[in-house]
Amino acid sequence: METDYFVYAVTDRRFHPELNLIDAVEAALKGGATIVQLREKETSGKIFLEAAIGLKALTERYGVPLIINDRIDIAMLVGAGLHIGQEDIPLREARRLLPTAMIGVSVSTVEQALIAEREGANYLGVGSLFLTTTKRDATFMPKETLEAIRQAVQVPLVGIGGITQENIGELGSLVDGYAVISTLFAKKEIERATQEFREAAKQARQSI
Ligand code: TZP
Ligand code: MG
Repeated sequence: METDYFVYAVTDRRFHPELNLIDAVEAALKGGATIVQLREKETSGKIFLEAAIGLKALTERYGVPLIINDRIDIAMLVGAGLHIGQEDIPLREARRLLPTAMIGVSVSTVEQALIAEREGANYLGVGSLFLTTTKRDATFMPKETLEAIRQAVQVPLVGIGGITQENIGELGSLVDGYAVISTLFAKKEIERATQEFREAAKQARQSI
């Protein structure tokens, strides 16, 4: 079945200290998230794995794919997909260990996009498309680069970085999915925030 990257929810527990991760993600799923990425930058392997096991069971109940950021060992242990950046384990090696899993790769140039496509990435992460404070070292991707990548590859593109219901319309048909952290998880009512974002994404598509 074709993967639906439309509302790509990326986790960040820092935004909801009073709510546990599973409940936060379940709220996003109820609101209509179509894919979930577990992104843990500050936790130990043990806690990362526990979270991955919990989210795998949850996302399966909702029939939504789970992607693990950075950690191929954890993706393998729970039977999830993997998202890697240019500094992580290379796609070619990741593919040897995960021959059939979904693997996404962050790219910032046309050349990186062409290589990732050739080596069998299922989707490419592109960004940061707007200003974001969620990832401190995020580099901005100019619209011209996004357009050039769109022209160069056929593989689905998932935009990330500062995407909100206010600016999503600016992306037109340049991406196939919208990866968001704070637009969902920094909100008090995550379920409602996800519904609203999904609605804005739909409208953005219809007005192309
Ligand atoms: N990669 C590029 S920007 C970013 C990541 C993980 C952070 C996106 O977070 P937000 O809150 O949706 O801007
Ligand atoms: Mg990474």
